[in-house]
Amino acid sequence: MAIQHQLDPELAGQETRVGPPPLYTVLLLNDDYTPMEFVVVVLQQFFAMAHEQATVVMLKVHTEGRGVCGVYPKDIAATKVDEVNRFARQHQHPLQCIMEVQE
Ligand code: TYC
Repeated sequence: MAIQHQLDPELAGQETRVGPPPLYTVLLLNDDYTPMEFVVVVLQQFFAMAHEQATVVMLKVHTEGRGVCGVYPKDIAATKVDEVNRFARQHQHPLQCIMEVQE
């Protein structure tokens, strides 16, 4: 969503954002090696899920290939992605966390 300035030469070529800032969906991707219980711990620790909900999301990722961890403003989503990927690497797991802008 953007409007182009045509009248004010100072602003020509710039865009002015209107409306709320976009939200980002944070997702986990499936792989063949990360232990299921590690993924459950990630969902509990980084996304404040209870064990039962974390298990449901983990199984969805395991069976469907990807699953939603949460929806956040850009900087919070980017921080979570970074923290989860660092945590997974620290523990030598290939787990991938990504973010996508919401439609
Ligand atoms: N597929 C993994 C296994 O069978 C479990 C898993 C679930 C891995 C979710 C990643 O995001 C993931 N151990």
